[in-house]
Amino acid sequence: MGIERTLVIVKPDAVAKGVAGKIISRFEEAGLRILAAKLVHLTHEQAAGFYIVHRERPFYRSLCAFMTQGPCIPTVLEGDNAISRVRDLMGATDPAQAAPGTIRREFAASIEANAVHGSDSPESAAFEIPYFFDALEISAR
Ligand code: IDP
Ligand code: MG
Repeated sequence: MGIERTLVIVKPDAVAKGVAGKIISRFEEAGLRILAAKLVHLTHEQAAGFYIVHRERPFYRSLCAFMTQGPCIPTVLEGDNAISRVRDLMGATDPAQAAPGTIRREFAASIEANAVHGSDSPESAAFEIPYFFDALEISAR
């Protein structure tokens, strides 16, 4: 609760489709502030490290391949209750299960190529934000 920071990634499928701006707009329209952003093409090792918590899952290799298929846009967003608000705006992991009006319902193609990542807890955000951004790359606003 209170002001939180969260790591959001516009995933490679959404960047390739040219909907990165629309997705980032959803967060801005919800009042979340962008503190950092960049475009990066992850190596397999970088994707595997980011998703290390999923290493035992059957989809881990495929997920890492997907995340390296083109550039993605990691961002740090800040706002009141940002972690859960971002998760609500994203919708369910599987776009077929995502509520109408959510980002994944509108922009995701599949349970894997699902357009966007958002930290799922304060502990995840504390790992994920510095995975992509040095303290000096994150602006106070
Ligand atoms: P989340 O992104 O909604 O938090 P997680 O369960 O943490 O979902 O899974 C991380 C990512 O792994 C998902 O966003 C999606 O890209 C991929 N993924 C999750 N479940 C599956 C699956 O059953 N098949 C293929 N890819 C999956
Ligand atoms: Mg997750």
